[in-house]
Parts: sequence; C-alpha cells; structure tokens
Amino acid sequence: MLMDATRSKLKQGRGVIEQYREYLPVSESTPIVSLDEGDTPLIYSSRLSKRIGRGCDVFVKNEGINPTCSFKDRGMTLAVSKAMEGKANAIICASTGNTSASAAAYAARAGISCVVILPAGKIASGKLLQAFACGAKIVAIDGNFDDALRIVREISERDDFIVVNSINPNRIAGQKTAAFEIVDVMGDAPDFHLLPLGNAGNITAYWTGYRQYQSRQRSTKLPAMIGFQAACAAPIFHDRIINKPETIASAIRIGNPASWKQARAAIAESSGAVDIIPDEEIVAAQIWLARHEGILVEPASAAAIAGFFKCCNSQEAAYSFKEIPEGRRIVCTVTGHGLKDPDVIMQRMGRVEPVAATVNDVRRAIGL
Ligand code: AN7
Repeated sequence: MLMDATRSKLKQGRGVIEQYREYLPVSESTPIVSLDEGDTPLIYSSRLSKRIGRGCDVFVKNEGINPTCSFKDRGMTLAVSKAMEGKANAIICASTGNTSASAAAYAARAGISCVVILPAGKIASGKLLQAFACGAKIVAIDGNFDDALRIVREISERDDFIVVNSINPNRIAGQKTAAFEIVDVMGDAPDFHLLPLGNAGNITAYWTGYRQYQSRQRSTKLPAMIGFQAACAAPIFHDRIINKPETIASAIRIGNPASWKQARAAIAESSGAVDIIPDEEIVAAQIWLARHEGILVEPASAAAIAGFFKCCNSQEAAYSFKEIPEGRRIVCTVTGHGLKDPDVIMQRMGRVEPVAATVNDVRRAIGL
C-alpha cells in the first residue's frame, strides 16, 4: 500500500495527495491509497465565452475525468488513506450515488470493506453498477439521502466504521485540490466559480482551497462562489429543510445538506450567490454541452452550465452577468460523467431502427 518505488519514479499522474502533500494532513508514514485521481481537464469554451461576451473567458473543469468519473475521488483518496493510517477495517457512507461509487473503489484498492446506504430506486444505474462491481455491501432504504446520512451517523457511533461522507474533514481537505489545480493552470484564481450544490461539501472545499492558496501567495484574488440547486431540491436557496426533495438530477436530490452553514459562509464571504434551476433547464444544458462542446456530463453537473446561462440571460437570476466588467474569467465545474446516468438521455433518444446492409439503404437513412 505504501508508495511503490517504481510508480514514484514514473513521475506521472501521481494523484492529489502526492501532488499537494504540503497542503494536506498526511505524513511520511501515511499509507497512500490512490487511483491517480485529479489533474482533470480545464477546457476553454469559446461558445460559452461568446454567450457572456465582453471579452470574458469561460472554462469547464471536467471532474468526470477522474478514476470513478466524479470529483468525489479527490476526497476519497485522503479519507481512505487516513482510515488506513488509523488501522480501520471498514468504511461506510450514505450516498446519492457518486460517493458510494468512489468509496467502493478506494476501499477495494485498500483491501478493506465498504458499506453504502442508498435511497432505493433513486441511484443512477452506472453508479450502482460501480458500487456493486467494486464489492461494496449495498443497503437500499425506503427513504431519501438525508435519512441515509442520519442512519450512517448513528451506526458509526455504535459500530466500527469510518464515515467517508463529507462530514469527514478529510473528504473536504482532499477536494480542495481542485481549486489548487485551477489556480496552477490559470496562473491566478478565476473571478467567478460556478458549481452544483447538493450536500454542499464541494463548495466548502473549493472555498477552503482558494483561500488557502491566496494566503500562501499562490493567487492574488478570490472568486465569487455561485452555487446552483435543482428547483425542487433547494434547501439553501429557500433557507429551510426540504422534506421531500425531487429532481431528475438524482445526485443533488438532497433536502438537508450537511455543509449548509459552510456553504452559506462561502457564498457570503465571496460575495457570491445561490440560485435554482428547473429540471427542464438542467437537461437542456446537459444536451447543449454534449452537442456543442462534446462534453457529456451527468444532470447534476449540467446545473452549473444551466446556471451560467441563467446568469447571462435572466432578469430573475440571483447573480447577473449583464454588467460584468470586461475580461473576467469564469470557471464552471462539471462534477460527474454523463455515462453514469444513461437513462435520462436514453429516454429522450428513442430506438435506432436497423436498415438493410446496403449502401443505398444507409444513404437513405443518412438523408442523402
Ligand atoms: C455529480 O454522492 O452527495 O454539494 O452522495 O454526485 O459536494 O454534495 C453527490 C453530490 C454535485 C453535489 N454533482 O456536491 C453523493 C453526493 C454530482 C454529485 C454533487 C454531487 P456536494
């Protein structure tokens, strides 16, 4: 489990702990459990930049390009490494899908067991498949994510499990490396950072990362943090617990976020905002990003792109880009890969009927 000598000699994609060791709570004796997460693409989008105009540049931080295809791997490498340092035998989490996929993979890598508590019937098929394939013990409950997290907290008080939800500070510490990467690539922090909000761990992590880098003179400024919730799962926007959250973006179907206070603080301290996006706009943005930039993300991630459009277009937006000064830089984080949740798009696609295997039939099918 310790860094193997051959691997470190290769000097390639060493994972976020090796990359940012000095900013993380690890020592020489911490066993590093990594799948070479992080170092994800920061893609310039000329089309999104054109939408906002005024010489602004828009980038998409594609966190779907991680080992289990979501941003959760950044925090999971640290949470599982610290669990191993503490000689843990088992980890547990509640999840809307991605945390369970990531926990299962890193537990397999570490050789320890993993239990995931999931809301029955509300997990995207790719994520469930990941947790199953990696050997997690899966428990589905008749309840939502908030119920699952309550149960996980209680079980961890009684039994010998390390919780790897973002209430574990190592998860947040690992996830802040995404902010470091953005600054390292751009040369400074962006002016605005847009992302989806669920349990609100990620906004907390980015804000921690940006502030830490600024205090170490790695950047000169801090971005305004702008978070987006699904319209019918928007506790932070409405400032009240939502008992029955609903959205097609199942990853952010959360009514009582664990990092609620920290998210509020990040938004207030950064002069940012929180806004809501209806499901139709989430799906429209998902399809727009795939068709115009070739980036296929899951619905929850598309909330950040739909949110960007809202900031550009709508009078009702919580934050308007209409009067934005020239030359500002905007980063939108897309948090998970579209292949995790094929059903949403498959339902809209319909069947592709086969034609005869002749040039004429195929030309006709193409419309020539
Ligand atoms: C793709 O997996 O909460 O605001 O249990 O999977 O840090 O919670 C997932 C959340 C955004 C929200 N995008 O991030 C879980 C879980 C995707 C996600 C979020 C999630 P947070």
